[in-house]
Amino acid sequence: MDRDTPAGANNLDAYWMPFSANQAFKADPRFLASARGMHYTTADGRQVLDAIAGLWCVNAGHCREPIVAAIRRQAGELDYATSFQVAHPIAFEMAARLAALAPGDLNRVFFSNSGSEAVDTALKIALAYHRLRGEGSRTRLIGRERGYHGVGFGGISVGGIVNNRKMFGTLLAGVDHLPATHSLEHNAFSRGQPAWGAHLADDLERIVALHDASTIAAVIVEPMAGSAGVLVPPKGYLERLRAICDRHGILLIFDEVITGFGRLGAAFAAERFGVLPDLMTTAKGITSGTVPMGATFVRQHLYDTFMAGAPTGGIELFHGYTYSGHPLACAAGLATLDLYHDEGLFERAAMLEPHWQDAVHGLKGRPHVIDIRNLGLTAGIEMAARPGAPGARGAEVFRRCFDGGVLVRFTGDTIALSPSLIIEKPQIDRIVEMLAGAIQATA
Ligand code: PXG
Repeated sequence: MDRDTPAGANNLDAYWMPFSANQAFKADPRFLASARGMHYTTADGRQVLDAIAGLWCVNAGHCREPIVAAIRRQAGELDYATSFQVAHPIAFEMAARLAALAPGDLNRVFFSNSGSEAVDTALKIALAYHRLRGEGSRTRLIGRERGYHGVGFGGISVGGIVNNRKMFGTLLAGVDHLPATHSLEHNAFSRGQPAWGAHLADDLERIVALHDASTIAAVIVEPMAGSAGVLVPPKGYLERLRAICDRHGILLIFDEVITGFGRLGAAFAAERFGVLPDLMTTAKGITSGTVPMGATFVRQHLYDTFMAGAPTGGIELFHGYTYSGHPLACAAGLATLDLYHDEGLFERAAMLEPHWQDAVHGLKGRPHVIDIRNLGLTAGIEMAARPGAPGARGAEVFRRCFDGGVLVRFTGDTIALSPSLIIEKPQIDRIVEMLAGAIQATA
């Protein structure tokens, strides 16, 4: 047994780890044992600065006392109750709080347990909405290349990450993809939103011309693509998508699983960009990562259409999860929203953005760095692939940083950063210093 292996993990065989190189991990495991604030403690007692907020989710920082207390309290009071035909008050409280936080009239909220489920929920609502309005021919869904919408069949169908799709057959029928917005040629080293690329939204007109608007239900995009390596929308791009959707009666879905809850210095990306989608999917930061929860926000007229469309006394939407609106998730969510508000964390992210931007762009000129992108408290640092070994540089930089005490994320040869919104400036500087050294040392 490895000297770092903690009690309880002396047999690594049974656990099939998600999105991981299982064999490599099990040959050389890395264990995180506890966490507080901006740091993890490893099983062998080392402090690791968390530069990715868990996995883009622990926006309020780790093990925050008010959230921990709320979960404890709720677990002792009402552990579980179904939300099918009965209900518990805290789910209504959580939904009302979310509705008040959301932009425009995105004021109806459907709960699930993850981003993947929030996405499936949104796609299903979009399809059913058109059908209820007598436009049942609108069945086509439009995603985007390099988009990530979780791992359900709906999400991988509209998603555009090849490795997440190619093993799993034909997926949903009737899906088209817009082109990705990232361009090294035009936009490398842009600070914030790049200037070039709004016209890429016009590809939606091509798809409409090909299939006719009467066959298209919805377009789903991440306002800022996270998983693919922080791909920031070009100036004017989202506005143009919105206009084209309006012109053709197509619903626009923003997948805000990463961008929601302060990541971009506003409650939601929709607010930051001033573009209102028809549906919005969220998860992750909704409970600061503490208890699984997803939420799909819909504009009121969509909800009203469902209410008007059902027979009196009948179920309006045949969809839901055993754990929709789980009491523990709602308790965690309410405490999280309080913390975001009381500590002004969304404003804090906005306030830190200039320092963050300057710091990460300081990596320009390091060996193999071919692009640096940033928005809010996110950054993508892209390195050229090593010839014949794509992803190797990313993996090596990740490993060097981890061994040096900083947890980053890599996707291919891009390093992604997304720290908790409580981060301090010296911690930002430490992350960048660690990366500089790791990139320098990785030939
Ligand atoms: N939509 C978006 C935009 C996401 O980023 C999901 C949906 C799915 O959420 P769940 O809760 O089902 O995982 C996500 C998830 C990464 C990484 O390394 C990102 C995610 C998940 C795993 C890894 O960037 N985002």
